[in-house]
This record gives sequence, C-alpha cells and structure tokens, in this order.
Amino acid sequence: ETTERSTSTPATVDSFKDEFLRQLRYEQGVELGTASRDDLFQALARTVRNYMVDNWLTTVETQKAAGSKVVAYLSAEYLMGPQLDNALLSTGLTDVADTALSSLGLSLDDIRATEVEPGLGNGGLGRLAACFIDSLATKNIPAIGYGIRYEYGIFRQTFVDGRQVEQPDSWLSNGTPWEIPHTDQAVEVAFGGHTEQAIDQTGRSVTRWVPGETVLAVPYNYMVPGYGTANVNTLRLWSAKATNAFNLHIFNSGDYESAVRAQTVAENISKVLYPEDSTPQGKELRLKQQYFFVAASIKDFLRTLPEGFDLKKLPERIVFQLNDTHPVIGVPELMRILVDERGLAWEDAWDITRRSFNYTCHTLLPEALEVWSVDLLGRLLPRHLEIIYRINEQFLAGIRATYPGDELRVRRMSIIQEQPERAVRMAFLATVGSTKVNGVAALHSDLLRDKVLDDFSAYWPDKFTNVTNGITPRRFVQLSNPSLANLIDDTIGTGWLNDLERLKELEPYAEDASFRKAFREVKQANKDRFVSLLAQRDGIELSSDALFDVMVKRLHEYKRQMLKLLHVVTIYDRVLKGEIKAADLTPRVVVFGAKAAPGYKMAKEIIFLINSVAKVVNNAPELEGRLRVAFPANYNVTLAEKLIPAADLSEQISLAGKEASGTGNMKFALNGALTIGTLDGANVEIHELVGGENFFLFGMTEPEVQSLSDAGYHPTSFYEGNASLRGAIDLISSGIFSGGDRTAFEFVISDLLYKDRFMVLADYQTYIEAQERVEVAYADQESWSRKAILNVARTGFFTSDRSIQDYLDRIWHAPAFPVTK
Ligand code: 26V
Repeated sequence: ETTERSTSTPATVDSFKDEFLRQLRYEQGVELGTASRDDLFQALARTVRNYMVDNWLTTVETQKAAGSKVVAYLSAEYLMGPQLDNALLSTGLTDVADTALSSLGLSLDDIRATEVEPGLGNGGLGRLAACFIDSLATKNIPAIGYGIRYEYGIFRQTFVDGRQVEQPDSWLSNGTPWEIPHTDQAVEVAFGGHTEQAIDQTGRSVTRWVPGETVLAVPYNYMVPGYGTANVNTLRLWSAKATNAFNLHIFNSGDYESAVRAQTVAENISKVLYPEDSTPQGKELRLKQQYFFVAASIKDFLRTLPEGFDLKKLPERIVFQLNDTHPVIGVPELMRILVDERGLAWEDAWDITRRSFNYTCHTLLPEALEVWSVDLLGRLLPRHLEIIYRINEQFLAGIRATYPGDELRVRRMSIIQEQPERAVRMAFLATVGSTKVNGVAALHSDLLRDKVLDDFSAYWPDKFTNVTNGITPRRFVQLSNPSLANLIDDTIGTGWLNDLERLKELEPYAEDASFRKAFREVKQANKDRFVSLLAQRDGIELSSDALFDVMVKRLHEYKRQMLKLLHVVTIYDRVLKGEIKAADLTPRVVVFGAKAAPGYKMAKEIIFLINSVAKVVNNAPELEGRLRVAFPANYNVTLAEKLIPAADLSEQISLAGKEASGTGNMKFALNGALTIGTLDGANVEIHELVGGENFFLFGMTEPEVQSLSDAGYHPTSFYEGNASLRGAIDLISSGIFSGGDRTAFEFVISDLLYKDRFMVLADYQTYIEAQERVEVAYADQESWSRKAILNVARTGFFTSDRSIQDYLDRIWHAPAFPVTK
C-alpha cells in the first residue's frame, strides 16, 4: 500500500539561499561577512536537514499508522562518516546548494571540508551498520537503527616519533546539526540491586527485580534518507543522563560534591566508545553500555504498540537484529519484561523472544567472542543472570534428551562456561535465543556452521544461514568517486546506483579503447586529488605517477600488515644487494592506514615498525621515484572516501579463515582497484565473480592452513629455507631502520620467527610472487584497465542493497513500505 504525500518545500536556488541566510542569522546569530567556517557549515547542514524533515515525519507517521513490521537493528557502533554530501545526494540538492552558495561568494567544497565525522565505530562492524541503515531506507523498509550516542568516538590517531598516540575525538565540541534530541522521550534504565519473590494480585508467585540505581536514556534522532525515494528512516542513539531521583539526591544530601560526582558516574555510560575491537576486556562499563542501549531500545519500541496489543503477535511487528553479541543482553531483557512485567507464562515469553531475535556473527577468532563473568553479571543485572540460567537449564535439557549420556557435549554447549571462570558465553546465548544465525560471507558462514558453532548447527541445522556483506554505492561510489559515477552514467545511463547489478552492462566496454582511456583518466584524476589532499592534510609529498598499492584497515596480526611490510623491505633489500635495479621497478606508492587498539602492544609495535621503515625507504636515494611508503595518521571514513578511488591495488591479505568478510575489499573492487588477496572472507566471492585473470590470488587456503597447523607450524623453517625472506627479516634486525639499534623491533620479529600465529612466513613466498605478477600486469596499461573495468562491472553483487534483500528473504520477512509515488 502506498500513501500520497505532499512533496517537501520546492527547492529553488533562491529558497535554498534564503533558508541558508536565515539559518546563519537566526540560528547561528552571525552576519554572512563575519561567519566562521563552522558557522557556514552548521547553517548549510541545517538548511539541507530541513529539506528532509517533511519526508521523515511522513515516513514515521504512515508506518506507525499502518502497523507495518519494523526491522530494529541493534548495534553498539555506527561508523557514519560525514553526512552533508549524503544528505545533498538524497535530497537531490547538490547543484542547488552549489549554485546558491556560489552566488553568495561561498564554496561548497570549502564548507564540506569543515565537517567533523561522527566516528561512532571501530571499523568493519560499525561501518557495515551505517551501510545497512542506508540500504534499509533506500529499499523503503520500515526500520530503525538503535545505538549509543558516544560523546567521544574512535580516538584520533597521531604519530609521535613514529609511535601511535591517541587523542580524544570530541566530535560534539561544536555540536552537530544532524541530531534532534528528545529529552521528553527519555526512558529509565535500571542496574544492580537484587531480586525477590512476591505474590501478585492474582495470587501467583512472581520474581521482582529491585534495582539499585537507575539512569535516564535520552534519545537523539538522526535522519537516514533513502536514495531515490521519499522514505527517511531514523537512527536513534541514546545518551545517558542522571535521573531526577539523582538530582533530588543531590539537593537533599548534605554531601553535594559526591552527589555531583555520582551524577558524572551515571553520565559516563555513554561517554566513550571502547576502541578495543578484538579482545573483550570484560569491563563493567562496557556491559553497562550494552544493557543501557538495548534496554532503552526495547522499551522504546514496546511503547509504540497500541494499548492492549497481544504480545504473542510481537514477532509480526518487530524483528531485532543483533549486530554481533554486543546487544545480546536484549534476549533476557525481553524475557524479563514479558514474564516479570507483563505476566506472560515462561513458555509463551520464550517463544515470542526467540521469534523476535536474530544474530549476526562477525568474527572467527576465539579471543574475540564475548564472555561476561557470572560475578559481574550477577552484580549488575541480577535478574538477567537468573533468566540466563533458566534459559540454559531448559536448553541443556533438550540437548540431554537428544544426546543421552553425552555430558561432554552438554559441557561444550552450555551457555555458562566453567573455566577459567564461570562466565556467560554471549555467542551461545545469542544462538539459543535467536531464530536465525548468520555469518557475513560464504566462507565465514560455512566455518561458523562447521567449526565455531558446529554442535549448534548439528542440533538446529536450519538455524544457520549466510548473508554476504555489502557496501552502500551511494557513499562509496557516487559520493567518493564522482568522476567514475559520471563516466558510468555517460556509458550505461543512470539508475544503476540502486540497481547495482546493472554495472554488468559495463563489461563490453572493457574492450573499448576509448572507454579504457576515459577510465584511466578517472583513476589518474583520483590519484591527483588524493596526492594534493595528503600534501595539505599531512604534509606528505607523493607522486601520482605510480602504482597506488593500498592497505587500509584496523591493525591486527591476523590481517597481516607485516606481510605487506615484508614485501616493502624485500624490495629495498634486493636493491641494496644489487639483485634488482631500482630503474626496473614499477614506481609504486604504498599507502597504509590503520589504528591499533590502545592496549594492543603488538599492533602498536607494528605501527612503529611501519613508520620506521617508511622513514628510511622514503629517504633512500636508491629508491627515489621508485618506492614510497605513506602512512597518514588517523585513517577514517573521510580519508577512505578520497583514498579508495585512487587505489590501483587493494591489499586483502589476511590468513585464510580469519577475516570474517572484509568490506574494504568490496569498496576497492567497485572503484576499479585490482585485489591481491587470499581466499579469505568475501575475497572468495570477489575472486569468483571477477575471475582469476582479474585478481592476484596467493597463499594457503583455509584447509591448507588447518593441515599446516595440525602438522605443527614452524616459522623458523620458512625463514631458514627462503633467502629472500631471510634477507628482509635480517635487514629489519640489522638496525638500518632504527638508527643502528638492533633490538628495536625484537618484539615483532621474535614473534614472527618463533610463533607467527597467523603464518606470515608461510605465505611470504607466494605473496612475493603475486606481487611480481602485479608488476608485469601493471606494465601493460591497456590490459590492466581491462581488468580494472571488469572488477567494477562484476562486483555489483556487493551493494548493501543486495545484503538487505538477503536479510529480508532469509531472515526478516518485512515488507517494503514506500510512502510515496
Ligand atoms: C569486537 C569487539 C569484541 C569484544 C570487545 C568489543 C568489541 C568491539 C567491536 C568489535 C568488532 C569486531 C568485529 C568486527 O568488526 N568484525 C568485522 O566485521 C566486519 C563486518 O561484518 C567484517 O567485514 C570483518 O571481516 C570483521 O572483522
């Protein structure tokens, strides 16, 4: 069903200009002539925002009235990136804004550069959430994203003497024009206390949670405009505020100072995004954050249901998608509400709960799987712990019935682990409490089913499915690469941006020399653009006349930045030894971008090593004009949008079986970079789609990794058996990159030689050979362009619109609800 709606304020250049000037004068309180860049940005952003409000309110109202099924995406992270350009794109106001600003002597380009991105995520998982809400809106799905309004997002990375130093990301210091707070809609969230038995009005014995403290969750709304539709969805982020009880306490207690301090403690809940993204620390505040936003979100949704709503029909009205285990506490929370507060029978409540939740797993590394100690959970959420115990008891009874006498299996599958401490395994709770469990790429989903959760898939074969990740082409093609988007428009017409498989129509043009030339010119212009940005952003001077070889992602051992670095060092070593002539090298610019979790020592040492190598290589006269290494600090979405379109070569070199999917890999391919990669995560699907001739494949497969590991992996034997590898490692140990200090990188090097958990040395040789194939291929520019074009033409599959369609078909079953046309 569709609803007629009036179109929003007609946007003419004049009306846009008027609104902009009004914003400047009456909201910013400045004259045009004295406005700062931030004034101009705030006024412009609010002008554009106001053009979306009518559609937003219509969307929200008509969906509510229709009672359509809502997808509630629960995610602790949303890595949104800058918002202005996306808002302009979806409202179709880019040209209007450009013209209006020009007529005032202002430049849209200058103003947009002022925006501070909301970095409310660590990496892949948070950026995926941002792409998904974009696609949900574009596909007219009634959906809401729930999360946390961190006051400080992912830290700003700086380098001091080559070492990472973190600075707080105070993204809200000038306020943000994109949010609308609703203090009046705040909900209370409770913590601590104890449980007790009570008798309700009907004489039944019930359990009651008597919390020790409460905080307020204040919602901040952000509009999520769809592309090519009037639908505008909502992202609702919660901010913690001390409750009135708290404030009362302040005035009544004699101890004013400690009362104010207590207020700060309450408001700390949404203060900062945890920058750890691999080893969960079991920090109390983190669990508080998780419960805080999930409890607020569930309450928020339930209050939109009509009076007297039959809760057995809840799964027809909502589906909660758990983005990793971070929101899994929502499972016992919904049980608590249904059983303790709404008086449903346990069995009915369990049926409703299980039918309302689904779980996406984003990792394979055992150390990244969250567990919460029973001790901490019992202190913070005593009623939830009781509920988890009961869920587990019932679940294990089912296991015992199916596998009589198999107590080993029962122990393996228990939601509660006993060793090294009693703790709740959140991935197991999520699996038990959900209808569907999905991995994020074909290989990952297979490994989840057959390895990480094999007992569960044997018990519930139909519970497991795959949804391969995707990325929004609005941000990562149209906005980040307008020259390529124009070329595509000119070649196959418009309409591909929300129908990305249409890129297939580009395939024949791979054989068209004039198209290849135009395509190369786009790439060259993007390189030039990146080079000038880097000069101004970081003072890094690069030549754009080179192969751009790019590795950007969080710094993790499993992602193997060290492998890329060993390649760089190998080139230098061979030149120094005269084994190759620098003049024979293809000029290459290697770009790294990576943040390390502040407490991850190895990752930080690797950053220091990369910077140390870069400094020497960039100053080596032998390598002048042939090899440069750039490591701009603080890689983020803003930089990604400029860097990815400039890349020729995309480094996706994780050890097979470790990278769940990767999404950077998709962004590069869609922007015409060729991948050098292992058969890991979504690389497998990229390789399959673009074809082996258009992909530089190397390294062990996952089964090969498994056999090597089973047979006993000895990295030293690879070192000893490979002169080139030995040369590179010995060069690092020689002190040449550390002013003669031979021990500077011992921490990294001795780990590689004696542990090498991610088998860098085992894959070194095939990686170097693959890089040699890259050199040969790049020398033939016509052939390289052909390959690059085919990468673009064949990777339309990786639009997040397709991912969302897969979620709809396999998991959510929520119909689209367009509010217009
Ligand atoms: C993990 C953890 C672990 C517990 C402590 C807190 C915390 C915070 C964030 C994360 C996120 C790490 C998981 C993640 O980002 N996975 C990535 O998800 C991408 C989207 O599915 C996928 O493409 C990457 O391969 C996967 O590493």
